Amino acid sequence: MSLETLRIAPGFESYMPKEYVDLVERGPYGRDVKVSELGTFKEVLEEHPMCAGCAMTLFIRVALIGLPCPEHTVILGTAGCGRLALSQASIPFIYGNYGDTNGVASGLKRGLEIRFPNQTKDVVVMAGDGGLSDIGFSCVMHSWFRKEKFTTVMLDNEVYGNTGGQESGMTNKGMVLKMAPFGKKFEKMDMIGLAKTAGVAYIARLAPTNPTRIANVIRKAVLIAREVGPTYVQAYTSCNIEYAIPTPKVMDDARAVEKDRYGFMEIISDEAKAYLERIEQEKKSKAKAVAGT
Ligand SMILES: Cc1ncc(C[n+]2csc(CCOP(=O)(O)OP(=O)(O)O)c2C)c(N)n1
Ligand code: SF4
Repeated sequence: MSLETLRIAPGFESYMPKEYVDLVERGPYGRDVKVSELGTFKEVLEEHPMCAGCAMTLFIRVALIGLPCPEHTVILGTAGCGRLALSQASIPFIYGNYGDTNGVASGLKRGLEIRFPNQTKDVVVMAGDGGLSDIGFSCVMHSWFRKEKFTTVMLDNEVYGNTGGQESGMTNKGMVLKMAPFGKKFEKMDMIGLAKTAGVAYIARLAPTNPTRIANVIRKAVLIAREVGPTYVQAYTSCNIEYAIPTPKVMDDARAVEKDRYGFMEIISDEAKAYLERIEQEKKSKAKAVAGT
C-alpha cells in the first residue's frame, strides 16, 4: 500500500462511503499521531469480532497507533485471536500459516526491499504465544539469528485462546487450564533471554497498562528494525475467557501481572540507541528549519 493507493480519484469523493473518506482525510497516514490525540483522528482499526473487554484488542488498537508509517507497513499474523482484529484494520495483512510467520516475514521484507528500493516498507509480525513460542519457534529463532530486519510482536495471553485453552510454552508452571487439567509441568519459556542470546537489537516486555508506552515501544521497535536488525516486543495481553477474568477486572489483572512477572523492560543495543538518537536529532533540526522559514 501507499498513500497513492488510498487516495480517492478526483470526482469520486461524493460516491465513497463516509467511513472511507474519513480514513483518507482524518486517518493516521503520512503524519505522526499520538495516543493523547485518540478520538481526534480516524483509527485504522475500529471494529473487530474479538471478545468484549479482551486486553489483546486494546493492545493491538494502541500498537497500530504506534506504527511510524502505517501506509507503508505490512502486518503478518496467523491463526489465533489477534488476527481477528488485525485482519479488520486498514493496513495490509498477510495470514501466514500457523508457525510460518517469521519465515514468511523474512522473504517478504527482502522482497519488498528489492521491489521498492526507494521506499522503506515496514514488516511487523503480530501473533500469539502459541504461534511464536511453540509451533513457530524455529522460524522465530532463525529470523533473529539471521538478523532479519522486521519486528516480532508476541501477543502473550499465556494460553491458546482461539482453540479453547491449551497450555503454551508461555503458560506459567502449575497453571490449570480447560485443556491442561493437570496443570502445566514446565516453566514459562524465557523468550526474552533467547532474543538476547540471538542478538536482537531491541527487546521490550510490557503489560497493557500504559497506552503511550505501548505506542512508543512499537514505534521504536519498527524504526530500529528498519536500519539495525530484528526487534522483539513481548506483551502481556490477557485472555479473559480462558483465565476467567471478568471484563471490569481486566485492567486490575494487567496491573497485577505487571507487578508479578511483566514489569516494563527494554534492552537496546548500542547501535540501535545511536540510531534512535540520530533520527531524533534529525527531526529536531527539521522542525527548527521549518520554524525558521
Ligand atoms: C498448522 C496449524 N496447527 C494448528 C492450528 C490450530 N490452531 C489455530 S489457533 C491455535 C492456537 C492459537 O494460540 P496462540 O497462538 O497462543 O494465539 P491466541 O489464540 O491465544 O491469541 C491453534 C493451535 C492451525 N490453525 N494450524
Ligand atoms: S478468547 Fe481470549 S484472547 Fe481470544 S478474543 Fe476472547 S478474551 Fe481475547
